[in-house]
Amino acid sequence: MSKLTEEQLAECARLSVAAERAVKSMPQLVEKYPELTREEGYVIQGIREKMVVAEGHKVIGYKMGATSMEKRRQMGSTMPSFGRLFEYMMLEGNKPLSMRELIHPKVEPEITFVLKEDLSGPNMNSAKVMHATDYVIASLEIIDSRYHGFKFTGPDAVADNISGARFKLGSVKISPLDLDLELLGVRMSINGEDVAFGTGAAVLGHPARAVAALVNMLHMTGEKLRAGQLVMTGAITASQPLKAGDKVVAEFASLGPVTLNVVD
Ligand code: OOG
Ligand code: MG
Repeated sequence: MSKLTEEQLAECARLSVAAERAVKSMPQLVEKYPELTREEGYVIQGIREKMVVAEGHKVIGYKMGATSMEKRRQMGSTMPSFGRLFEYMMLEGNKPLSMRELIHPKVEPEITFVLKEDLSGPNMNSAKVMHATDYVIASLEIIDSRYHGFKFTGPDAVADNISGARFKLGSVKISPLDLDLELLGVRMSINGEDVAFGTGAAVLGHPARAVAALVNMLHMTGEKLRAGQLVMTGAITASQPLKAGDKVVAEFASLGPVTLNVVD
């Protein structure tokens, strides 16, 4: 049940998009609407999606959030959430990350699934996800909360497309059926210094579960995943802040490295 009016929900969506475009942080929505619910957060995120699509952008998949213990601790969150991936978020080839385009970005390593079949709920499970997946690929997500100080409640984060900003994919594509994703390790370093370690099992016990959870959540609003879409399964480790000049390397077992250069 939404207590905010249509106009108030749309205004929240507009604020988040405007903050992203202006590269300027904003107050949390809960300061104005202390009773804001997670459900309203998703309604705002859906309106936000339509606004971004109206700008000429395209949804190319989804991102899960708070799927690992380290991320839940960092976000103060108790349950997973999802956001949308748009085409402009993808850093292709050697394109560096430009600090000027973002407010206060952080980086985190993730395993990304690319589907070869549509998937719909309500009874999705990881076995079905594995068989419907074309390949998994190493990735780095760059998150950039639009809220002051990267501080938010769950509903705020959901309304703000759970901080989605940029992402970069690796180059090795492997079927999840040919990997032990639970034990697939990752080491992330910044400027040659190791900053985080983890394995796929950090993500809900197995990253395919994050895709299944997404499909079941999407079912509640009549949505589904489509062949060709990407699903980022959520950070395996806590995120790390970035600054100009940084060189990030996430080295994944079997899936190889993803590197990111950060410029002014
Ligand atoms: C929210 C984004 C969460 C993840 O992988 O857990 C997320 C945030 O931490 O600002 O992308
Ligand atoms: Mg993430």
